Amino acid sequence: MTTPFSRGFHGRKRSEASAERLPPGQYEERGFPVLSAGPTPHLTTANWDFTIVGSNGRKISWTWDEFQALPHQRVTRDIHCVTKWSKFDTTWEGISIDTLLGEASTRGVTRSPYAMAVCEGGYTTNVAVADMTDGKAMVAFQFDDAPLHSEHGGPARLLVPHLYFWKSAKWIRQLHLLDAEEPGFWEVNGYHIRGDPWREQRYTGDP
Ligand SMILES: Nc1nc2c(c(=O)[nH]1)N[C@H]1C(S)=C(S)[C@@H](COP(=O)(O)O)O[C@H]1N2
Ligand SMILES: [Mo]
Repeated sequence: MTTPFSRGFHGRKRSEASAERLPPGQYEERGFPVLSAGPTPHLTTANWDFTIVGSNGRKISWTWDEFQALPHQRVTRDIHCVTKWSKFDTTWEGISIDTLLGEASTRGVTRSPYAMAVCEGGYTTNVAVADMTDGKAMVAFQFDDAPLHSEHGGPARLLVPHLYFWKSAKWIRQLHLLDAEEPGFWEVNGYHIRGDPWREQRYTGDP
């Protein structure tokens, strides 16, 4: 007759721990839902490249092989979708935005405070540069130790896990650095300009 007590005790501890990791209004999801505003583009590593465009017009591009030759970063993070699911402990590998901006500066791309991620298929989302630097974001090509599936943004997607997941642009091809903030696709259509899940910044006008 000791098991009911210990099972209940552990169960309560576990749910309290996960409640602390859930931003307001979110629930824990064990699967990995696919949310795309349009069809999945058919990109291969052979026809993929990635470009950073500076607000001064200077740019830098990488082919897949050049991109892979950069130092890799691996992170485990919780992710939070504005449709209210959160997924704990997702593991990603990619190239950090710090590394990419460092390479870009050697080509004369000036650092600007704002950015727009531009994707194959036309999706865009704005992210402040300060929300992508100091280890906060990467262009990710592996999820849970396997190449990123195309429906989840493969060959590569932006990952900005501390903001709502609509900021993690799938099939990213370009990052445009901007001197003034501009809203992307969902930000024009009623979503918050920054999207911090801990402040529950879901919609335009939320604090
Ligand atoms: N290119 C592109 N990126 C996108 C989207 C999209 O429709 N197109 N949807 C966004 C939204 S709203 C979410 S919640 C996540 C979903 O990522 P997933 O399908 O890997 O779960 O991708 C984001 N990135
Ligand atoms: Mo979303």
